[in-house]
Amino acid sequence: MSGRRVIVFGFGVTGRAVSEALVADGDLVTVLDDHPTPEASEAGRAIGVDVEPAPVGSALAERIAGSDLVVPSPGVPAGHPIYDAARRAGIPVRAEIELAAEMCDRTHGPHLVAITGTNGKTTVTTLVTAMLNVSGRRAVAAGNIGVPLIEAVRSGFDVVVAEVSSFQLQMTERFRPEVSCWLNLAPDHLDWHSSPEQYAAAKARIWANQGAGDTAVLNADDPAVVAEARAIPREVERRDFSVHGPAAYSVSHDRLVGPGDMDLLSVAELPRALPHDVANSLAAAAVALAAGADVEGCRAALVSTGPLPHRVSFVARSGGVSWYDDSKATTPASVLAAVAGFGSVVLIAGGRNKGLDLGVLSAAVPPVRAVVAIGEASGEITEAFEGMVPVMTAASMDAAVGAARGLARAGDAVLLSPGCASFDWYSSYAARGDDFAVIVNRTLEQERANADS
Ligand code: UMA
Ligand code: ADP
Repeated sequence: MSGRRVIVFGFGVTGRAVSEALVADGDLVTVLDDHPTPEASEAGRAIGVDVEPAPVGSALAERIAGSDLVVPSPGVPAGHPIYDAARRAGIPVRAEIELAAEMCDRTHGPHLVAITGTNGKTTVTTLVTAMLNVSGRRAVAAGNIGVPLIEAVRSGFDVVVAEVSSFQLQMTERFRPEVSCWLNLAPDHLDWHSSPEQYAAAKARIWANQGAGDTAVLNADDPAVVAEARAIPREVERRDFSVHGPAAYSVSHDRLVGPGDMDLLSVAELPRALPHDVANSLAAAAVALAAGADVEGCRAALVSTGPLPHRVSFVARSGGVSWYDDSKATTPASVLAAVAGFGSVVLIAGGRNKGLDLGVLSAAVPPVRAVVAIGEASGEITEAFEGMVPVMTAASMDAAVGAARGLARAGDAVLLSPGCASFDWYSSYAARGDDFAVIVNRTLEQERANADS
């Protein structure tokens, strides 16, 4: 398949990788972008494509009508006019992950594993990749985690472990991973998807096209995922995991166990064992074993792979108070998962709300016993906790750390677990978490210096 006139829409990480792959295949690629930068144009020239500002109205319709295929970047929302223009002109729209999977089939490329869920995707994708590598399979993590899938499938690995977001899944029609995994479902991205149902339907694309010989791994503790599992085609092998009850992968006598007499390891051997760490470990083992890992490799990877940065990461301890950075918690569900691991918490929460009901955070009391509200959503955070526990509002991260320091007493954990995106104050969740850690360490050092003088 070459010589097609393809419009790649959006020239970020995905658009660049798609353009490169299609040019290499002999397609004629034009890139349109709503906000092209001079650097993007230069990067386009380097790979032989023109990056043009996207036209609007009838001019956009004409451009689309003159093409054979449109490939949107995952961040281009479903309401964008390109979809309507393509539909009216009868031009197919294909998602990058679908093109990648097709390329994989056509070239007898790597085996494809795909992991989705509201929370835990990056953690489980990282664990599965480590389990496969330790087991001697050459595996790479790709997709939403950072390296576009279309780049990874062309890189000569045995297995590509794809973290797939609802944005990426939404436009797929034939995407078929050999092993799929759906970790959990909670409200997210409702500033992007038109409804919670549409968000769930996008995620359900992960197993819609699986068939005989494929495996679907899912969370038996999550009723919403179990309900969606009705759509798994009957020929697919289903592997459930559960922290609380019986399942193919479960916890028995404080040990993680699998089908038959498979004994993985004890909960105590995990580097950290918050309830969601145990769930993620079970999920990862189920996926990796279905993708060709061995039990020994899974065990070794679980023992040696600690929590990723900005996910309930320890920052410092002083005066009996421990400080944690959970900046990656951008949904209320991930905040509730984090606080469940502590006895008494001063919570720093807020940021840019992704269209979610932050009122559900009131369920974090207890263990939350005081709150510092930050960012654009500070009003909603205050409303969620008002009348239950003391709430202070802070207008900067410095002020938030200072306020938390005043509220915390020995035995508390101070947890930055925002439940919101970072983009009101920062360029990324990582920048937010790094800033928090720097300020905490500086504050505690100053305190120690003051105490010594
Ligand atoms: N653009 C438009 N019009 C639009 C939207 C975007 O022209 O309406 C253009 C922008 O001007 C920009 C480009 O498209 O030039 C950006 O494309 P993109 O937003 O799809 O981002 P990429 O750089 O291609 O990165 C994407 C994922 N981004 C999103 O889904 C928003 C990355 O996930 C992913 O790592 C990367 O592909 C490789 O697969 C990021 C993310 O935030 C980390 N994901 C969300 C999340 O995890 O919550 C789903
Ligand atoms: P994702 O890639 O889906 O955003 P991450 O692994 O990056 O997931 O974790 C994001 C946030 O969700 C972190 O705050 C982390 O502590 C929390 N988290 C991780 N796994 C789970 C889970 N299984 N359930 C709930 N929260 C989780």
